[in-house]
Order: sequence, then C-alpha cells, then structure tokens
Amino acid sequence: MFEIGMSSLERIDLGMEAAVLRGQALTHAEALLAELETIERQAPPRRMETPGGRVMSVSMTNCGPLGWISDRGGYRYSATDPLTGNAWPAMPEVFAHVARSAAAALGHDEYRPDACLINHYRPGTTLSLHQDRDERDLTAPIVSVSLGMSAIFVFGGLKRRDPVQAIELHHGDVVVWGGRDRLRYHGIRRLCGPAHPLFGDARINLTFRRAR
Ligand code: MD3
Ligand code: FE
Repeated sequence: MFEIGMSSLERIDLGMEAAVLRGQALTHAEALLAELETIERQAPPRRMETPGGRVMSVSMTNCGPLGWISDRGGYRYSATDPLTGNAWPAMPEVFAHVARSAAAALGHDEYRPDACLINHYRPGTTLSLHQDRDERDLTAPIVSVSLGMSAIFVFGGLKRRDPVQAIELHHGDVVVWGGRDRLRYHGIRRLCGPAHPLFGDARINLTFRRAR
C-alpha cells in the first residue's frame, strides 16, 4: 500500500518490476478527458494498417514529441502525424504528471516520457499478444493509464509461448512496467461489459514510453 494525501491505494505486484496502482489516476480522470478532447480534434484516432496489410482493431492517436505509428512500411515512431503532416499535439501537464508520479512509485525518479500512445477500444475491440520493443530506450519503464470501460489484460513472459495470467483493469488504474518486465508479452481480451458513466461504451488507454 502507498499513501497519497488522506487516501491509501492498493498496489498489486505483477512481477519483480511491474505493478498495478489501483485507481491512482481517478482524481485526474476529468482533466485527462478534457485534454483528450482537445488532442483528438487535432489528431483524430484512426485504425492503422499493420506491416502485413491487416487493419488493427484498436483506434490510435498520439501526443508528445513522438508518436507510434504502423503502416505497410513497419512499426516505428514519428514526430509527425501521417494523417495531417503536423507535429503530434503536445503532451499535457496532467498526462506527464500522472505518468511521472506512477513511475516514481516504482523507483523511477527521473522518468521523462517522450511519447504517449492513445488507444481507443469499443465493445468487440481486441489487442493480440505482443511485446513493445520499438523504443530505443528499453531501460525506461512503460506506464499505462486505463480510462472508461473495464478490460481484461493478459500478460505472459519473455517468450510468446510462456503461460499467461489475466487481470481486470478498471477506470483510473495505472500500470508500471520496468526492468525485465518491460519486455513481457501482453494483450487485451475482446472488450465487453457495461458502459462507463463518464466515457460511455469506450475504453481509452494512455501508454507512456521513452522512445528515443
Ligand atoms: C507490459 N496497450 O499500447 S496497457 C500497447 O490497454 C498496449 O491499450 C494495452 O499494450 C492497452 O502497446 C495494454 C498495459 C501495458 C502496456 C505496455 C506494456 C502493459 C505492458 C509493455 C510491456 C509490458
Ligand atoms: Fe503493448
């Protein structure tokens, strides 16, 4: 358990260097939503094509100096939005604050994410098992913030065939993955379940990375 002001929040360890901080972003949910609306007017979420020619189930956009993109040319980070040719919207202060305080709770005191991937899920959306290894700095942790509908997150080991565990992620949960846990396979099961009072029938996940 760790303390923030008067409230004490639950921490669930998922590995040696990975943990869920239950509800850690709850007090910022409305501020995060307001910033999301501004970002997505400039850089609307879109379903990207995979290098193999399939269309991803998740709709994505980005904020910050770098954004993750996928197309027939591969997976990579880009300083510009291929849809508009413009720079990605700046990373709002409240985004950086939530990411940095979560990283600090796991001992990463100097975390400076330069990319925030914004994933949109609707009922039926899935994200298949994968590793995140397109970032140049694999020593920096990844921080994820869940908003809206709950989802079942699955995570395995460092090899695709390793056994997986499942855990439900709820509105306001923050997950930090550092060290060796950073390269574990993970995914999101087909989204289903009740709509969320603030976000409706959607789940939005913010994923912070140090890409360069
Ligand atoms: C474990 N996103 O964007 S967040 C992704 O909910 C991604 O949108 C999921 O996987 C989502 O790449 C999962 C939790 C998460 C994010 C990154 C990780 C777990 C991770 C990187 C390494 C290990
Ligand atoms: Fe991932």
